[in-house]
Amino acid sequence: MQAHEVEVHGVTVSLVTGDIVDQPDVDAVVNAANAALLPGGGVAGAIHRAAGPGLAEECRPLAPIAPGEAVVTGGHRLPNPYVIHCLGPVYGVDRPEDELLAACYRHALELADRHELRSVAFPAISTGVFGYPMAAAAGVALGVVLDAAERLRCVRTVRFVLADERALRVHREALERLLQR
Ligand code: AR6
Repeated sequence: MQAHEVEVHGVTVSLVTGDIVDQPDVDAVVNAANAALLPGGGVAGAIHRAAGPGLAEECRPLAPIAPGEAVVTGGHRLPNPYVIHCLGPVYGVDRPEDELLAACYRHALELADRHELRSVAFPAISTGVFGYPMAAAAGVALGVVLDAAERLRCVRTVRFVLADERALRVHREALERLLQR
């Protein structure tokens, strides 16, 4: 496994390759959800499979959510106490994509902080089935985290869990660009 890490305003931002359902040391994992908050493919499928049917049951009264929104549930059979469900924009459909994607990350971090969580792991929201080009999405996602770091009271670790080496490289390059600003 390769990792990359920076600290900004006391918040450690790390990039790792791995599986979002295998992050036992974080308080919340973020789900790249669908509007109905149902099990689907990709991240949502993996999270619901690992959490068990109780997660979908808890989600039912919270659905539907709109692009850019985030809601929190328990983690059920996941090793994490919480799941934060975000609906990313479908690229080319939900516009403006960058603002909606930024809202996902901002809202997820606000929810985590409000629940006094210390650590959150994100997948690369919208970059799979929803078709958002990864480099652009990585710039938006990491930009929000770097901007929000100063305002976070409780969250001290933000981890991006990326599916493969290519995704890790793209995020590392985006992070380096943002840090050079
Ligand atoms: N761990 C980490 N990253 C993953 C994992 C995993 N287990 N599985 C996939 N990825 P996606 P979206 C990567 O499609 O684009 C679902 O069907 C993947 O390579 O999960 O927001 C929902 O029900 C990609 O880079 O989320 C929605 O309908 C990224 O995670 C829709 O897909 C996001 O891929 C949401 O689409």
